[in-house]
Amino acid sequence: MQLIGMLDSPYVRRVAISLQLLGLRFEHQSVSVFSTFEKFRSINPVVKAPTLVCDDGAVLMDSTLIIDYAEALAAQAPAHRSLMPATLPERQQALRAIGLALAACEKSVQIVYERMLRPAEKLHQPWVSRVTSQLLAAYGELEAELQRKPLAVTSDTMGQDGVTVGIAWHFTQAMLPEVVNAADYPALREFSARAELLPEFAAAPHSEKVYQNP
Ligand SMILES: N[C@@H](CCC(=O)N[C@@H](CS)C(=O)NCC(=O)O)C(=O)O
Repeated sequence: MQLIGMLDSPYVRRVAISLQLLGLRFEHQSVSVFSTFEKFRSINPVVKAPTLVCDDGAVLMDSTLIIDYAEALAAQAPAHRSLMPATLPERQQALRAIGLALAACEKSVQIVYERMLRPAEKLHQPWVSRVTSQLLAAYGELEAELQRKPLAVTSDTMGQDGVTVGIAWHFTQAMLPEVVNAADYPALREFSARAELLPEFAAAPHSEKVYQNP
């Protein structure tokens, strides 16, 4: 299967890391939704990153749905693991962290697009302020969650909550460090520093690089 999209997208990175942790092999095409729009459109007319081209040619999009497919695919192998906990209380906790991290990703991307794509004179400050307050709220809640219960941070134990929190925080810090002051979020900062050292994170760095199967 082929993962399409650039690793400077937190959603593409989320999928690349999840596929590795699930033990699934994939090829990666670093195609941009902006600078190579037409090439992306020839693969997926909707031009959404990440896109997954499955082995039978089916084209999937949206990181959460691609990961859902990947989990089901991995479950077909005799020895497999899931990135989602089985028990209800743990599942609820993981879903809460994932939801907060995805909201942080979405709000970060909205601010980046506002800066990158909208002419400065058309920037609507009340909208940027609203999105910024939502972004800070998401990281405030996540920081409290991590202070209460640290996330697992080894290749064998990391769950989808750890993957999504890791990619979200790293993306925001790479793109908007002056908006989200890392010093105010010590648990997130410490978690991210350790997560980025894992081989699955290091093999899919926030960059224009192409992921190589080890
Ligand atoms: N909810 C989606 C969000 C994906 C998303 O917004 N991707 C961006 C790249 S970071 C994209 O495709 N942007 C181009 C566009 O929306 O036109 C997911 O989880 O995959």
